[in-house]
Parts: sequence; C-alpha cells; structure tokens
Amino acid sequence: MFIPKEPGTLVSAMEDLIDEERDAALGNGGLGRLAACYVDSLASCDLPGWGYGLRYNYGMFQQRIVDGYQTEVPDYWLNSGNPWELPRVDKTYNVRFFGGLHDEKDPETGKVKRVWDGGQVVQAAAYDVPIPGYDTTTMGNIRLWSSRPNSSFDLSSFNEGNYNQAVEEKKSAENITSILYPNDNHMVGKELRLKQEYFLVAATLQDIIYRFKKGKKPWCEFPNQVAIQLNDTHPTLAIPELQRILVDEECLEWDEAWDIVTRTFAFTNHTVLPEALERWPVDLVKHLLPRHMEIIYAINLFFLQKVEKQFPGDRDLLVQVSAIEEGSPQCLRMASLAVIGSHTVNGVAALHSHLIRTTLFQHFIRYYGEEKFTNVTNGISPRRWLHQANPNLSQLISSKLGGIEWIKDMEKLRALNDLATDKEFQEAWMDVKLHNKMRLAGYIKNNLGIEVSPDALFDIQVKRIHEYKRQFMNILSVIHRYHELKAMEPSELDEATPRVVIFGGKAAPGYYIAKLVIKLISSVSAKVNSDCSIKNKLKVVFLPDYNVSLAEVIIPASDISQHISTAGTEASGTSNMKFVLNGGLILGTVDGANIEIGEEIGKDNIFFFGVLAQDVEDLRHHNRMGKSAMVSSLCAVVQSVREGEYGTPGVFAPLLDTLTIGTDYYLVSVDFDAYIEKQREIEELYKDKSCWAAKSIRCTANMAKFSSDRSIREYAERIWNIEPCPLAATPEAILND
Ligand code: CR1
Repeated sequence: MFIPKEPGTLVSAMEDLIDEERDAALGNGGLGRLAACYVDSLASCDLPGWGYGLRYNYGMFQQRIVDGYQTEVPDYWLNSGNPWELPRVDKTYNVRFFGGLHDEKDPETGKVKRVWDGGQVVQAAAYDVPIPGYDTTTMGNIRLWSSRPNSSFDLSSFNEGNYNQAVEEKKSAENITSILYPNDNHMVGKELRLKQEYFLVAATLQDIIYRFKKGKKPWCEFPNQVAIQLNDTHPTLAIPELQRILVDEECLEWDEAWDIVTRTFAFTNHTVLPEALERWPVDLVKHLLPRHMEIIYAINLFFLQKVEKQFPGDRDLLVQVSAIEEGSPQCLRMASLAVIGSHTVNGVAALHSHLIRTTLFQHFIRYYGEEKFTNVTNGISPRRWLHQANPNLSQLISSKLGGIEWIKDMEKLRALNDLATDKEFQEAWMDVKLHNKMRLAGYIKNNLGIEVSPDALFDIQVKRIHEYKRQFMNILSVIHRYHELKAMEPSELDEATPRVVIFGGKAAPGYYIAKLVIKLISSVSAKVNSDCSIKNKLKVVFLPDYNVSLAEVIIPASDISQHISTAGTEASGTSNMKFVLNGGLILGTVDGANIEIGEEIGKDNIFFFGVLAQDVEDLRHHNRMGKSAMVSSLCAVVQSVREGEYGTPGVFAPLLDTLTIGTDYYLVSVDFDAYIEKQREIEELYKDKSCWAAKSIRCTANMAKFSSDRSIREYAERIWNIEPCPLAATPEAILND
C-alpha cells in the first residue's frame, strides 16, 4: 500500500509513487545484477530460459552512516507486499536435510538401492516474477523459492508437551530463506548457507524434472531438452543432486546417469579471489546431506581413476584436481566439483578466462585440454541501463538515429561516431549530461545537505567496498589532491578544475577494514567540504545505501568513473559498462572487462594506468621480501592521516597498516604515482569541453559488444545449443509450467 509522505497530502506525480517502491535486493553485487540483465535478454531475444533463486524475506541490508561509520538496518522489503510477484500455490516441492541412509532391496528387480530418509523435510513454495521481453510477446520468468514447514506439519496435531518443539521446527523451516548472506566475493562457511544452497538446487531440479516428464521423453533425451548454467559455485550441489535422483529414484545405472549429468551442466566462474572460493568441511556436508557426500566421493574417485590412467603416477596432479582437499578439516572444493560435473566452463571477461585457464584450473586443462574452457564476456541490458536510467539520452539518441532500434541492436549506436565532432550535437549531448548531474546534485543536497556544482567534474566510484577494488587508494589520492590545492597560489587555484568525488557502496558487516575505509571517506568528506580556502575546487561525498535504484540516478551523471582494482582481481565488472554506455569516461586499471572496453571504444577514450596482471605476483614477492619502499607521495598522505588530520590518531591505524606493516597485497603504493598522474591528465583534459564531448559520444557509440543480448546469445549458441522460439515462452506458458 502507498502511504503519502505527509499525512493529508495526495500523490501528485507518478515519480513519487515510484519512489516508494523498494528494490528487490536479493543479491550482493555484480553477480546477481548480471543474472537480472540476462533474464531481460533471454526474454527480449525470444530465448526459452528462466532464472531461479531464493525469495529472501530480508534482502541486502540498508546502509546508514552514523558518525561516519556504516551501520546496518534490516531490509524487510516485503512489508508492503510485492506487486510484481505471482505466488504459485500450486508449485511446491519437499526438500530433505540431515537424515540417515540404508540399503533396500527392490522386491521386483532384486536390485539393492540406497535410501535416504528421516531428517528434516521442508517445503519450497514458488513465487514467479515474470520478466517481459522488450518488443516481443515472449515472457521470461524468475522463479524464487520460499521455505516453509512441509504440508504434513500441523501445529494442532502436537500435544501441549511438543508445542515448543513444533514451533522451533516451524522457525527452522522458515529460517532457510529468511536472510541473504551479505558478503560479496567472500565465502562464509555457515551450515545455514549450505542449507540455502541445497534448498535452491533441490527445489529447482524437481521443477525442471517435473516439466521434462510432461514431455514423456526417455532420460537420455534430458540433456537435449534441458541446459542448466551454474551461476558461480553456489548451486554446484545440483550436480550430485541430479546424479542422486537419476540413480536412487529413477534407477538408472551410474554411468548412464553421469553421462546425462555432465551433458546438462555448464559452469560460470565469476572470481579468482581465494577467499571467495567455496570450500566446505566434508563433515558438515556429510551431516547435512549424507547421500550427497557419498555420491561426491564416488564422482571424485571415478574421476581421479581416469586422471590416473592418463597420467600414471602423477600424484601431484591428483592432489590438484581432486574435489576433496586433504587436510584438517577435509574440505569439499566446490569449483573442482563444478568443473568435473560440467561440459563447459567459462570466465566472464577475456583476461579473467585466460587467468582461470592458467592459474585456478591449470591442472584441469592438462586432463581435459583447452576446449572445455571458454570465455563469455559479461554484458548489460541497454533497456534498463540506458533507456530507463537515462531517458533524456535515450530520446536524444533515438531522435538522431531516426528510431529506437538500437535498444535491441546496439550496433546501431555506431552511427553516433559520425556526430562525435558535430558542435550542435555535442552541445545537446552535454546538455543531457548536465541535466543528469543536476539531478544527482539535487539528490546529494536533499539527502546529505552538501552543495556540489554540476559544472564540476563528477568523479564516481560506486561498488561494494573491498580491498581489491581499492576505494582506499581513491580516498588517499583525494587527500593528496587536497594537499596540492591547499599549497597552491591563488592564481593557480583559480585555474584548477573543480572536482566532486563521489563514493557509494556497502561493506560486509563483518569486514572491519572495509568499514574503516568508509569511515575515512566520511572523515575526509567532513574536512574537505568545510574548508573554504580551497574555493570549492574539491568536494567529497559518500552516498549511503548504494543500490540499483540509486545506481540509475548516479550512473548517467558521471564524467569519470573509477574501476581501479589491482590487475587480475576483478573478474569483469559490469558497472564499468554501464557508465561508458551513458557517455561517462573511465579511469581504470588494465583489468577485467576494462580491457575489452578499451579495445572497443579506442585507447584515446579511456584512461588506463597501473601494473599489468602478469607482473602482480612478482611485485608481491618483492614486497614480501621487504625490497620496496613506499612512494614518497603516498608516505606524505599516510603521515597526515596518522597525525590526526582526519580525526583521532589511531582510529585508522589498522587500515594504514595494510600498506606499511602489511605487504601492501593490493599494490596501492606500486600504482599510486601513475594513478595521480592520470588524474592530473583528466583534470587538464576536462577543460577542453569539445574534446571531452567527442570522447563521451564515442564511448556510447562503440559499446555494442557489451549488450547482454550479445552475451546471452553466446551462451545460447555456444553452450546451451538453443535457438530463439518466440511462441514457446508466453505468459500462458509460465502459468502452465
Ligand atoms: C565479480 O567480482 C563480475 C561479477 C559478474 C563478480 C565481478 O567482477 O562482474 O561477478 N564475482 O560476473 C562474484 O561475485 C562470487 O563472485
């Protein structure tokens, strides 16, 4: 229900109503948002594919900044109902956890089969979120599972003595989809998280198999009818789960079942960060899913036997590729299981796919060869990230191109190249940018009380706060700039390009160093913004509660956005694509999809700096050996923070120590001088408005490659082997499925 902001007022504008709508914040960062763009593209390209996920009651927390520190507030997004979902009372499945195993002889065939029973049985209830394709009758769907006690659960059947236990069981069932784990690129080994992963997998496979069985085809047809893409390792238990269903429930032979499994699954890896790779203690898996652990052991044994046959005596290879990591505790390596159970494995940008071939999965390549490993560079939906987020730019483009066909074929945007130096068009283009910057400036004023000029260079870094993304390096460079400005003669200061540095992003609640970065940004913001001596040449803003809705306001308003991860650490990035599509230039490292963006829009239209991925390991080694001193520019900045320029000395010590006492793992010092030099170049260039406008236009004009339509067609053609079929996926089809 919509409640007017002030009692007695009426809704005057559609915008006010839209503002009341809450984001379905059911993911952490780029991984989930990528999937959202892919479902949009599936539908818009008439491809028969769905997304599956969990309907968490509490999505990503809301971020408030109190005294400069992040605090987390629960996101009870369903409080006022969710008008976009269809509860499917007819779609429920049971999911078992824990329990025991025994053998049972089939009285008819005499065959012995493994039975898993007992334990906790929970019900998965489906909620559909239909996703209409653009300019087609095709309707995509995201089916989200909500957990509840299974149908045999009935409070009244419990006598007084069991009442407490009954309520506990109900709570335990509901707990499974209660809350999203708020860690981006970081694994947390909690039993409830593993329960969530299996719950998603078990419900989804039952749903897929139900639909397959309606077609009355033999099991050997399953991989021809069904393709399942594992979006990172989180749903990897689907591999042993399908094997279990085929062997234990459908009574197929092991080898026949395994052939079906490995022709059905494909796996996308989204990160190489060691702390993000899922490793589960074997005892935990065994306790929660006893039959699955048996099956995983068998899968692994048969796989290792094949490897041993091809490489006799190569014990190191077996250790490297095993799905079980020996040690205490013994751990299940989800990425290895995903590789073993899939026909194709892909990374999400060219560099990332190269890195997984040469590092993470190098040992698998020796056995499988190169063919199993491929690349599908990520993409973004032009419908949401240009047309919807930036309606004025969309309109300007359509008016010049004589239509809106570009919205389904971004190749059409290339015609804008011819207008890049057209003065009139440049003016109209930069006018839209100015309008978008005014909108963001208004938001900043209304929400934070900070005045920023839309004529200043808007320099934006919005993404999850993480050491590898180096927001820390950004704020240190801001301090460096502040010192420079303060040291300037008045005439020099007058010439300086005014800059507004905007940050946004959430830190995982338990990520202490990331939270200190937010505190440092807030402290620098308070100091710099109130220092009149620099004549508004620098403003620093931390925008609280970065989410998709805010992204739609921020992204169209950038002059520069920063994507400055240590080379080799950001698998792809997708906000980089969103900014460039909206005519924002990039300051970035030679990492992830930045590289391919540079190839497409031309090296002159992107600001690259920093070391290359291939040199990172050597530089880290150098650091560990104590062979490198911190660059003097950075020393001065660190010193000023230590001395209390931004509040009580000591507060930031653990953060600063990552550069000094630590080994500067993310190579801030190594990249720092090149980074500030690029910023200087940018500030100079920004003075030439026409040259800047031409670059901005060329950015948008050459982004065709990064449409999620292109990505999804690559998955369809090269991995799933499916074709567009406009009549197969209609709204009726969803309701009948
Ligand atoms: C990566 O960090 C990438 C998205 C989508 C993230 C980011 O660079 O753009 O995936 N990885 O592919 C991730 O969340 C768990 O891994």
